[in-house]
Amino acid sequence: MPTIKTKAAVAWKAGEPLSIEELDLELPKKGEVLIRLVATGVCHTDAFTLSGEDPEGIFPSVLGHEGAGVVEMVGEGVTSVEVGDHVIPLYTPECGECKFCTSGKTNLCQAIRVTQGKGLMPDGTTRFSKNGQPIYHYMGTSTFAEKTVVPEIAVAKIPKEAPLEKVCLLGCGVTTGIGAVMNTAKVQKGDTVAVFGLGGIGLSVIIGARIAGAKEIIAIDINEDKFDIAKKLGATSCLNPKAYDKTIQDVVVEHTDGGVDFSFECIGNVDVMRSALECCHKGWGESVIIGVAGAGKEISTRPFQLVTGRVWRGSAFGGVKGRSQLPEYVQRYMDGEFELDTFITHTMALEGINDAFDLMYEGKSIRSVVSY
Ligand code: NAD
Ligand code: AHE
Ligand code: ZN
Ligand code: ZN
Repeated sequence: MPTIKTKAAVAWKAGEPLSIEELDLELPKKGEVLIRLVATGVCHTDAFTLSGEDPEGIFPSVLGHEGAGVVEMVGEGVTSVEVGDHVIPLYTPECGECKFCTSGKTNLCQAIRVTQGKGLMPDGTTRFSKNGQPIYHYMGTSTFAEKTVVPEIAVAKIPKEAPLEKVCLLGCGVTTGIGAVMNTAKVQKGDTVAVFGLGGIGLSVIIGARIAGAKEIIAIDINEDKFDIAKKLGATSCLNPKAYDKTIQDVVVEHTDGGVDFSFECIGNVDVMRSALECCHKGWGESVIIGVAGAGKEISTRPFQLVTGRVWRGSAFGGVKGRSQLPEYVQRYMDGEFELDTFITHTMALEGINDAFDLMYEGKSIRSVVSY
């Protein structure tokens, strides 16, 4: 099979820095697309998998799932995109035919979920290798590489006018946050909202809540450096749980005359997930889990919390169907409905990608964007 070379950041082992390597990349097979990436964001989920906490973490692999680029070659039978198209790779594909896609109830297409979770292309092999050793894919996207191969059903075609070095953030973080508000919670004008965790996801929830017309948006984080940007994006108040001698759910319940209509957990901390549920209003409050928690972690609360009308939900990629709905998000960005510049606190070349992880761990970045 013909191969090309690509530079990539390889995760050889859990907990180790990424290593910049020249890899062999097999050209796209039937139903596959070769993408030249222009930019990729670094999401906390990349750090989660690199940490070794992800039950589906596979090494060695090329991480990255928040990218944007240009189609460079298509495999046999590919009809929906062509060379030169601008695209965002999708970790939640959309085949349009599986039980999930046709249910009208979820964005979680399962057509290739099994192989994707094993770091493989749908035919059960990898396209990346180094000296004959297979290097695994990640979330079906592997955007920490100059070039990647993805299934056709995992590609969203977007307008050529969209700046790829910014709309890459719509490949995960910003779409996830806005979508969780619009599609999962369905926040309405006048609702009250609490957002736990003010990274790329939580700040995007704030944008979504503002667009939805929420009357109160309470932003919560233990890092007060995040408060200025949260307010700029629409938070009406900011709380640091460490500043109180009672639980944060008690603080929010008192502050909102009984609790919020909707809360969002954007951290991946199961204790905070409990707080987020319990700060919801009795009778109707709904809490949406977005954060991803490590192997073995479980959520708990008194069942009475649910008996008395609170609802616990979850949201993946904001409930957005990538191929049919992501282009609308790109268009809404281009129409000025929300901005992305505030999110991009740092930019770097692929060689600097380990700095992006350090900045995240230190709480200094919202999003680092790698440009190729
Ligand atoms: P991030 O690291 O940029 O932000 C996390 C924020 O949480 C930080 O501001 C941090 O200070 C804050 N925080 C940490 N512990 C806290 C605590 N105990 N109380 C209050 N605040 C606390 O992360 P991100 O990229 O915004 O991702 C957030 C989470 O969402 C991660 O778990 C990520 O894996 C997950 N995620 C899920 C989806 C999905 O589709 N469900 C998509 C993207 C990301
Ligand atoms: N592999 C993990 C779960 C990771 C997870 O929940 N991923 C989210 C997207 S996070 C993007 O930053 C997701 O879409 N999940 C749905 C899916 O099918 O993976 C584990 O716990 O095994
Ligand atoms: Zn992500
Ligand atoms: Zn499907």
